[in-house]
Amino acid sequence: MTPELYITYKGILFPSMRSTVETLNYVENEFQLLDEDILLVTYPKSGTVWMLEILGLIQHSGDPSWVHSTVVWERAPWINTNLGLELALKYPPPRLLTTHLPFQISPKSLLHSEAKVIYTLRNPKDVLISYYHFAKLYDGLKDPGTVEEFLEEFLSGNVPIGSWFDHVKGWLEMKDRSNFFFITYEELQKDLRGSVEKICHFLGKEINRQQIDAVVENASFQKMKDNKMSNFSNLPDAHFNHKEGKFMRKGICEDWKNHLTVKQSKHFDCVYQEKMKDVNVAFPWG
Ligand code: PPS
Repeated sequence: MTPELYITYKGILFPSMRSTVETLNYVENEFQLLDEDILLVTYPKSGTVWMLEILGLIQHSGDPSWVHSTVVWERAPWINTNLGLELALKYPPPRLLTTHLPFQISPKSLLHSEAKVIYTLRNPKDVLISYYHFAKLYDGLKDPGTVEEFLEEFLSGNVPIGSWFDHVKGWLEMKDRSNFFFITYEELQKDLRGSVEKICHFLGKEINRQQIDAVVENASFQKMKDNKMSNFSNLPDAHFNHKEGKFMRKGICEDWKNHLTVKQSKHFDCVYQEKMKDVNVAFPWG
């Protein structure tokens, strides 16, 4: 019998190859975020690895040695995975940590900690398309079927990490806290330098102009595509089908226009408007 590809924790799906219920329960209830930690939170395919490259470069004042020598999942453990939790528990503070966890099952210790939280979000139509392509290549995810089929699963939240809408609404509840900062993938695309400056300000990190230049240069799509420590080419073929595609796929905004029909896009808009009607935040995708 083939093992189930997903487990469910409090109603949310997770790839069973990477996470167990015990890990998720520990992370929610026992894991201690420390005041010095930086926690990057994202819904999958929203610019996680891009932001981690930016943060790693900022921490090292633009020097790319660390991001070029240490693989991204060791630089910033994904605490919702078994391996990530193990690493996070070993690392001394200040730690750079990552999670895709929805707010309601994120570490309870967050509420009493000064850890700095950076939430990065992206146009959900682009998330959908990026997720769709990734699911075709990554062994932890179910074959997504057609775009039409995956669209329905995505809109109903029947995908690992659950509903994009709930994720965004949940995390944005933190938006008025001084240790919470959010930024969009689209803003990074439009003004990477200005975004880096804002992130430095939030982190209280002072770096000079040349160092900011180095962060911007080394966090470009092309540089990251060539960085074996960030482009996932280190993942064994058994886990990622490198022959069929790349993790660093296109790295653009509005690729959804090349994949969704007018009808699918309108359907998406209807669901979006209904689910997001109470959210008073202006997003670049309108
Ligand atoms: S994951 O698997 O959830 O961690 O994926 P995540 O890192 O969140 O998202 C992957 C998408 O981010 C794009 N990406 C970038 N875009 C622009 N510039 C840079 N530097 C960059 N780095 C990563 C990556 O290409 C994926 O998007 P798509 O649309 O699939 O290309």
